[in-house]
Amino acid sequence: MVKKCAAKKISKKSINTFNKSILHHVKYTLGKQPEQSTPHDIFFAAASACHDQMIDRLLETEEYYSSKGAKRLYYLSMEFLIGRSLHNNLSNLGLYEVCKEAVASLGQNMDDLLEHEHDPALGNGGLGRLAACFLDSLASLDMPGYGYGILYEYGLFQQTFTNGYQREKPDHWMAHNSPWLVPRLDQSCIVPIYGHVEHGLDFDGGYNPMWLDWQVLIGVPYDFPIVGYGGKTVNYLRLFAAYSSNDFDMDIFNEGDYIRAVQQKIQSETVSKVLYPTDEKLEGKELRLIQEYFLVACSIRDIVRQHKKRYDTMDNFADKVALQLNDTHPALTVAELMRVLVDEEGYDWDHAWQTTRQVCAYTNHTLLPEALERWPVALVERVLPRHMQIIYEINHQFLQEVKEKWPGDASKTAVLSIIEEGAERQVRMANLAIIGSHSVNGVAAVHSELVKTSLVPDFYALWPEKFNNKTNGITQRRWLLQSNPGLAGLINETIGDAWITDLDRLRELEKFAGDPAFQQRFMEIKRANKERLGRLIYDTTRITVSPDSMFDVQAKRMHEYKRQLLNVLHIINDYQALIEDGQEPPVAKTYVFAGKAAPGYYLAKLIIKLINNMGMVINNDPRVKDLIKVVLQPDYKVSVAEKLIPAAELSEQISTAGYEASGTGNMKFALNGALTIGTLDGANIEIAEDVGADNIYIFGLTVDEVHALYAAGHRPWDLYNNNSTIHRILDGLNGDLFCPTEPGLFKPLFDRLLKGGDHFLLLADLESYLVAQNQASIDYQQSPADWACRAILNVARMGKFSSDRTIKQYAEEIWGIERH
Ligand code: 26Q
Repeated sequence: MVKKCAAKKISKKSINTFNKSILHHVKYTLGKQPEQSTPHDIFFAAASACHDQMIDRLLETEEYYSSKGAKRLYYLSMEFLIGRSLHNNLSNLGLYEVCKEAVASLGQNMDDLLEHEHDPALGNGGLGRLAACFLDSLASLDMPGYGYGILYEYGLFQQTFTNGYQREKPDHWMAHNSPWLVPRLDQSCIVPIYGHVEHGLDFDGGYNPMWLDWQVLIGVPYDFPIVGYGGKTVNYLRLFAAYSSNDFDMDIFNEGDYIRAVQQKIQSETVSKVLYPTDEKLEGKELRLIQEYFLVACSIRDIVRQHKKRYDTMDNFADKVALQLNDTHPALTVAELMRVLVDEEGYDWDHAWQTTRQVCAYTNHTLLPEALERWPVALVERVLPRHMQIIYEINHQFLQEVKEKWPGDASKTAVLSIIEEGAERQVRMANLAIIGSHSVNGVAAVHSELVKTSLVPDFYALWPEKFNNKTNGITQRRWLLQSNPGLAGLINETIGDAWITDLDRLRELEKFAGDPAFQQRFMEIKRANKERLGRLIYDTTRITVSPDSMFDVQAKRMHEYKRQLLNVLHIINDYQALIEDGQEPPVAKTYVFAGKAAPGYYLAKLIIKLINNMGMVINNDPRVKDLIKVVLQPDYKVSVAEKLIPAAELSEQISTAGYEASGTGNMKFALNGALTIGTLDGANIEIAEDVGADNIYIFGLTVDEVHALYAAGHRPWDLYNNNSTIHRILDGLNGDLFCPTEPGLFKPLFDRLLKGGDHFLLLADLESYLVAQNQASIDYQQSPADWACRAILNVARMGKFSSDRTIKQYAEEIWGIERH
């Protein structure tokens, strides 16, 4: 039985009203006559019209929460990778078709219009995008949850290629004046920094430290309204911009040092200037520490101010507020909240500590040792002298507890202490976050286990009840409804649209997986998505790809542990088999890569150059006869992902087992009907459980096998010497096959795999990867219908991976917030 969903009626009246609102904004927001307006103006006016409606609901939502005395969740994150908003906001408000008709009446095509919105990149990758999916789910579940972050003037750099090398260009997204941001100048706050602490006494003779001679930053909040599906709830993302304070700099002015005063002003304003472009690696720069503190200080002030305005007391703070720390980046929250409660609100230490711990919860996103944040004590002391004192006190009291649990065991205090001793003493941010929180969670089942057993086993022994798992999720509103309208439409026609707010309902598609008519339509939609991607690829790279070939996609940040190079080694093998052995691959394939490398990450950038060079060589080799195409799609970002993911047929999730905390791209691809080729890592394990072994290509070592191999000693030279396929592939990499004009260019990659010990075990997994790849190609070639059936089953079984499920678990098990 094919179900139809109730066609939403769009009245002429609503189109007219929207049209009028657009024209109103053209005139009164942009100051133009309609006939002077550019397509970008129409975009801006349409967004403003949409924004007006959101503001009404934002105010209503706030009143409603207040009337209910709702507990609120604040999600503190250095990154929110929200992507474009117009389509999303219109669709959640139920106004997409209305706006489409309204702009049509102004001679504009909706798809073209949407492209005029700058895609803000206020995040690096997974962690920032997760935060954005969570905001969509919180609002769609009618829960009082807010994002708190930084309004970077420059987002993640734009990526271009010159001669195949990555070039970074600044992303000055704020130059375009966002239609979404509401400045809240009246709620600006003052943030002290630097200075020193004097040990004073209060009137009763109690210890009263005074933080003196600080400089100040001003934090100005800008709100980005977040509308939930159905339009009932509008929450907000509050982003702080840093300004200098003219008032406080008067001292320097008065000293007559005008230039120094202006310099200081400029320095203050660099705090929110740019997003750090590194992920999974600590960048130990003073400016980054100040950014982290700026986020925390502005957020806590704002949250405390709001709370006191509502309740006139801090006594019930823990009943009404939950703070989630997105990784350790906002871990200073623990010290800042203690400072506010003790120094400003006059609570005794124990009471303040109890409140802090009840309120804070911490999410870990990585096990990579180089990503664990540590800051030199001397730096923290200089930038935040009062916080350093508080951290020492927290640590002192905590270590008493450790000594009671393990009397006389100095090794325990050494690993558990917030302070790492050594030549340069360091503050361990993860320890601070764990000690100051009531909950510590990982982001996929296997990762949460590894947090307990290998990252911080002694904390787990001390407080087993604190540790829990919250497997990541993605919002189906953006990652299916919006980005894949073809497939969303087919699903709606077939089983109705309840999946939009309840992804488990996709299960009802299972019974259509074997239906040839349904398969046919599914394949037509995939083909149309491949054609759409093909146009983007051509427009941005001038490479022509065929929608008849199989699209194999690896899109994510460039990292050694994510093993783009493993994918490359397989392509080299296919190419060599073709030109040296005359052996054609089972099916014509298009390999699409996308992802940025951190500007200072030499090997990741060399891999980018290698992929681009491979494209040049392979795509232009007549012997290949278009059986292999290699593309590196530039400037991967949310708006590119929205076109890339719906077109994929094979999704590459091939990290070394134990390194990818969860992955969320893996979920987006499967939801859009790609089959995964992947290792048993992160959320791949849970995806494999749900889609079933027949509907995924799993290869490679497991987490336990990886640990065993490290213990036994991995011997990459043996694989090179004893396996002729591996030998030939690596010689291809090391030789000049892909760098005829720059001989030896890729030798560092060869060296990393052999002389460097192949830390991420590419060679250990290579054979089983080649087998899995070959099997996928054969399956695809032999029976497109069967492939479609398995792809449909992937879509049908993605219910668990909705961020709605994730958020419900956080709300119930950690935050104690409710639906309203
Ligand atoms: C830290 C200090 C200084 C400068 C930068 C950083 C920094 C910035 C970003 C460190 C890490 C990040 C980002 C990490 C990240 O995106 N992790 C990913 O999080 C996803 C959501 O949970 C997971 O799915 C991925 O597996 C994980 O890699």
